[in-house]
Amino acid sequence: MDQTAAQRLVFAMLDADGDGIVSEDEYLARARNVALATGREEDDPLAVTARTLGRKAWASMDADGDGRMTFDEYAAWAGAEAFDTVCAPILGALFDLADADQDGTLDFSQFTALRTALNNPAANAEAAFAALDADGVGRVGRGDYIAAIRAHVTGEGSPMGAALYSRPLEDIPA
Ligand SMILES: [Ca+2]
Ligand SMILES: [Ca+2]
Ligand SMILES: [Ca+2]
Repeated sequence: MDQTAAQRLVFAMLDADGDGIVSEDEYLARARNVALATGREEDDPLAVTARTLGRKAWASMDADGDGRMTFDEYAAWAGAEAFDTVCAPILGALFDLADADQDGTLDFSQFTALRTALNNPAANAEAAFAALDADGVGRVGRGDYIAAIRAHVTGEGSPMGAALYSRPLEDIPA
């Protein structure tokens, strides 16, 4: 999968209502949805961290500041540097919300709760877990998880990313 195709799949996930634009509300709902799905209170410090990082990310992605992120804005922004400075901390903060015992790993149900709260179909989340948990211990690590998504969005290819973001081709706007 080339980088643009990979980015389109990520953008489609971010665009929860499928109107071709990611609104600020849509983007900020992600941290809220994960907090809800993982039973966190609004003032939980981990939830506050995820929201704060989400707001900063939004400000950097919506380059013209009109409150709407287009695919072109997203594609111009996305890349290794944006991933490392903006996406990785957010992915880590959202992972931490789901990591009830804070040991840096998620089990199958925690992982699928996290990813379905982030708008991935349950079957994709389950396949992504299997791809990450290659040795079958029943847990995925925070660092492995972030590295797999990085490989996907930078076009290096990632079995986990392909599983997580796959959707029928006819659903993807050209
Ligand atoms: Ca939208
Ligand atoms: Ca914009
Ligand atoms: Ca854990």
